[in-house]
Amino acid sequence: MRNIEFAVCSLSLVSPLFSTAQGVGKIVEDTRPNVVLIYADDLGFGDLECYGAKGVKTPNANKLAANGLRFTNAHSVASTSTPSRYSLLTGEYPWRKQGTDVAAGNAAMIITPEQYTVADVFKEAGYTTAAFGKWHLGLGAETGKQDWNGEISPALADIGFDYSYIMAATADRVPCVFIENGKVANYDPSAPINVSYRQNFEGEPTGRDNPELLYNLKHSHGHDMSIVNGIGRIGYMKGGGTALWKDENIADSITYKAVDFIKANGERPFFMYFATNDVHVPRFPHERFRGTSTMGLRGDAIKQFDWSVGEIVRALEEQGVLENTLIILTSDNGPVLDDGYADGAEELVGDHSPTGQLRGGKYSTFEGGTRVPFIVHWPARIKTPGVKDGLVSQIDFLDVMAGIAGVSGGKRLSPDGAPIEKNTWLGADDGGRPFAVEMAANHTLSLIMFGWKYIEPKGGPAMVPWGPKIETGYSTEPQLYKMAGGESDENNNVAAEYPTLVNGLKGELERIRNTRGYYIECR
Ligand code: NG6
Ligand code: CA
Repeated sequence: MRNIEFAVCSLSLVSPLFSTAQGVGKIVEDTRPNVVLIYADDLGFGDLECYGAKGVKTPNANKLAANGLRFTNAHSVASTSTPSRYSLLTGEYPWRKQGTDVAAGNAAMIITPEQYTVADVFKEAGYTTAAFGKWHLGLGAETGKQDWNGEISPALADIGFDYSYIMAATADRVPCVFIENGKVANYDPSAPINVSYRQNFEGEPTGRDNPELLYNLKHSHGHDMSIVNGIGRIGYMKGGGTALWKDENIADSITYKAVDFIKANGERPFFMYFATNDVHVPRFPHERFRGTSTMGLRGDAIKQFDWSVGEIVRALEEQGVLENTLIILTSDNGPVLDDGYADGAEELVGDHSPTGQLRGGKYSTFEGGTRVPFIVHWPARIKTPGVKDGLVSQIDFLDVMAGIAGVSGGKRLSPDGAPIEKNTWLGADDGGRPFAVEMAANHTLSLIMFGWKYIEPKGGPAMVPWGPKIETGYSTEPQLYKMAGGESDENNNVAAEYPTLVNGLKGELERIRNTRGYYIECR
């Protein structure tokens, strides 16, 4: 039996300030960097060359890692997109708010205008703010009631973004159009848009009934509703005409919009949320990336992602602002091979390990679900590049950014983030977060603390039940794994050997679950 001292660090419950943050109009130092968050989709811990990827070259990400900090123990808050993104943008754990699970393309906006977001942080600091690419956090006031042919409101301008060019949800969900500042981009008046997640529109083909029309990609599970660009989707839509995206051009569209934004704002401090569609399904990269990996379309999509990274860095360089731009490259959740399309991801993966040998993957409670690449690049500030194994969680993004933008005075501005984690993110402190909580697709929570990982007993199927061949990690029994030094051994459940420790961690998890702003000061 092993005892654990839970009082080694002092508990700090800083009361959150939410939107009452100080700093409007304050004179701020002119050394504040631009901030670019490159947020990949379903990019696994092992999917970049600098994290051990085989079969695909990622020179642009590698270069950021080589000249910055590459973290080996960084975590998204959840193992799926919507809850992860919700937490990253608001600093609130997703289980504190209903309706933060994987959102439909016609979901109402999940973050409400009253909430304080990381975009608000930057606006308050006088930055210009913009979002590009995958959104997946809902739009409009009411689910299913958006006016896709007019103004969608509320939209990103109401939660702090000056400019936005986004996809409402995911590339596999309708509507398959870009939305620019709350209106469908390149709107085609000859083809009014209708969207439903309940029923098809009269006379419209579906993947289920018209498989012969799936000329670009066939589905392997799900994704058999409306057909756009020869690919079946989730949900039904009608219309769109020339505004409909072509999947092979999505990376180009969002990257060039982002590059334009950098060019237009090079002189002013800006915050850019750049959320790629890569490497989410449907994986249908541009022709010029086809065959650039040994892994088929999924590897080629990683290559395309790396190209986007390179274009953004190049634009920053050309504007002469790379030196004082903070770039963070990370992912919303872990990897999946077959996520619903017959794209060869499983068959062609070879000896590449998308999770970098971690157990589980997207959706799961094991490390493969939430341990993600995390690269921090800021030449003006980070003078000693290196690899860091301190514990990092995306829950701290808002507060770390508030510290960097100079609006917080070191106070917590989000419900659950910890401003002190800025030291870890910028490499000044190797210790990392004292704990991290992660949420799986079925809301099982796990707690990483003191070199251990505790997975609460909740039950559920051992494998993701609807298609992806991924272990969920769900169990009716408590699980305890050793995580010392960032190494994880999730094959060896030692819960039975350490009942006291299990109880202690269970209690800690309950306290975190029930206490907003729970943090343990360890420095
Ligand atoms: C699942 C989809 C999957 C993906 C996921 C969300 C099916 C069968 N599967 O429901 O393809 O879209 O949702 O992924 O529909 S996430 O990265 O945006 O969370
Ligand atoms: Ca995702």
